[in-house]
Amino acid sequence: MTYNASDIEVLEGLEGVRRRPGMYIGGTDKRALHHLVTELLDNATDEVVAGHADRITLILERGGSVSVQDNGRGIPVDPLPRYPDKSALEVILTKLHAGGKFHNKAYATAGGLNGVGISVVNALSLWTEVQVDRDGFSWQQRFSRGKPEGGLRQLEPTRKRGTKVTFMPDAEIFPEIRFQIENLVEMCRSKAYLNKGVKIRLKAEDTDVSHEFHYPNGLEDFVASWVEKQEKIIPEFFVGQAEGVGADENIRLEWAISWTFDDKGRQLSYCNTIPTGQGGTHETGMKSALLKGVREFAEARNLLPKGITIVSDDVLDGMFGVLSIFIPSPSFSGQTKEKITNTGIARPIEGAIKDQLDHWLHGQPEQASKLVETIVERAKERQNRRKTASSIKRKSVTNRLTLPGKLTDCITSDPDLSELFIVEGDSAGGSAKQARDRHTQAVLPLRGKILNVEQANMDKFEKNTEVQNLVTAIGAGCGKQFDLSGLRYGSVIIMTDADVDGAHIASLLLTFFYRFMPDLIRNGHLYLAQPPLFRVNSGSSSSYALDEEEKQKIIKKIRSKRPNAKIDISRFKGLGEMVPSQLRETTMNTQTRRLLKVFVDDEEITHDTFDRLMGKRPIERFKFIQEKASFAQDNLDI
Ligand code: 1YM
Repeated sequence: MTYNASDIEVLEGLEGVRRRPGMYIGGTDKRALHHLVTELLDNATDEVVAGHADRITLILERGGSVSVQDNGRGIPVDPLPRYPDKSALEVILTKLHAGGKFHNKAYATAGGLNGVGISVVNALSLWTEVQVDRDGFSWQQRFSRGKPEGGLRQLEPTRKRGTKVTFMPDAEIFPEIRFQIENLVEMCRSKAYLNKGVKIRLKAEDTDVSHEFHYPNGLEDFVASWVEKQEKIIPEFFVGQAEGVGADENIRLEWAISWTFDDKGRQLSYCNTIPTGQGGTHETGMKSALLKGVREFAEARNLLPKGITIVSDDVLDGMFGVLSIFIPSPSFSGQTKEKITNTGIARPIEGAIKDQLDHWLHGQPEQASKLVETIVERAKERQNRRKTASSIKRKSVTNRLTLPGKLTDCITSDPDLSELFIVEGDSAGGSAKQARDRHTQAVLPLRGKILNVEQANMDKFEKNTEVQNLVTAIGAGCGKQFDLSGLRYGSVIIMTDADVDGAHIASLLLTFFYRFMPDLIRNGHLYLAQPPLFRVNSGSSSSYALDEEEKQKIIKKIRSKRPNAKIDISRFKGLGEMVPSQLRETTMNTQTRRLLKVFVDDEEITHDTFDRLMGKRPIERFKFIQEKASFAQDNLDI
């Protein structure tokens, strides 16, 4: 399409963006900060998808700035009739909604920003530099907090084409400016998978990190990388795409699925390349297509024994799949805008996938039978398990006394007021019992290290007493049966020693909660207690320090007031070493303690981290530790 500078539409200044960044990028936290990069990456990706570019380079620069470059047409630089003294580039960078008619984006991206992204990035940056190669020259313009610093400068002649945007986020807006390479890697990787053929390079100047992402087979490559080490039920992937689906919604979709013997599957979905971690109507459509297709095939081939019914979970357990849809006007909802709620799309998506699934299954009946038989097996196992579970439930109703003996419960039964402290060992349990507020704080001591749920099978897991105690005390069930309405404590607090053993126990517990009660985390009920490592005494005053850094700060403060003061430092080896009043004051008392709330920042990265660090493959663990070792130097406690 030829661009016509006179086509620019409604324009608005950027003051509003700086005043209310939340409206445009959903906040000013780490997630929002990374969103700035997404915006530029989206712009560059659009240029690739439109067929004008084939390469994107993202550089995390030494001083903390980020640059994104593509080899597309270059942002237009000629003046606009409506603003004769301004270039199109300046208008695009300094006005909101400068997308206009000529920026013919068929699909709204990034929560509906629709091409205004680049001006939002500019508004929220201390400085931005744009370099465009276009119309035979290099051009450059710099901006400061969204305002031009001088006009567009014409530099040397060039035959190249492309756009490079470099920006430094503004510390007035973002409380913490530190890009995480893992997040950027994940971002680039999924963009490359979702737009097959795109080549994306990522470099971090101050480390040796350098990646090149290029997936000619798109989603299929994505799923293949997950199941590489898994035992697959059949080697074939169910891969497909459909276009122009639906009556009034012009839907395009793509998917790739592989079924494995694993008992945990993994499904991701995207809408207009934005991750939809909370699912929505597009996922509903896909799941229902898979269930119906498998059920019909099982019936047609007589694979279903009497009394057995396949449900969605039987198909989804062990299933690794990605669904990517494109729709013109997505409605993102939910707290984190990760859910799609367009109502008209479930049916057409279901139809498109079901047609191709039927074709795929019947086209290779032997393989398909193998797959469906395994799914039927899962249904059988599940129905058997339910029988056992309901008999246990009946037993416990007659017993009435269902709470674990080790639990020291609190007086109140109001979950909004109550807290459960999970501690390691009976000795710490004893101190915690004495230090607690008996009205609102319950204590559950666990014996030694709990089972690593990443490595244990379901059977071993269900029989483990420590795990059972934990589940019963919390009261909301676990796994697929988890139900937040049963929660007995509004805050579940992991309280372990401030040493390596304590950290190990905490990570085992985190793994457990992440895998079996993720909603406890998502809804903000899980915390880590912060017991101090040191006590610093000087004269009659004593303070506590969480770590070495804090200890040094306290010492410095004392020295600045009294250079010759005698300072006495003691190190706590464990919670059990503290007297109850110390434990109360530093770690348990709601008025004086510090707590860390556990939350999942990026589901994808978290999943991978747990899988690598706690999973069954020692090699992966070793590689992970090697990769991260340089960050850990100061904290090793051997
Ligand atoms: C690193 C970020 O923004 N590249 C980019 C942006 C545009 C174009 C090319 C472009 C689009 C069109 C015509 C068109 C943009 N253009 C506009 C606007 N990389 C990056 N590359 N010519 C060039 O869509 O018709 C906004 S962004 F508004 F001019 F269309």
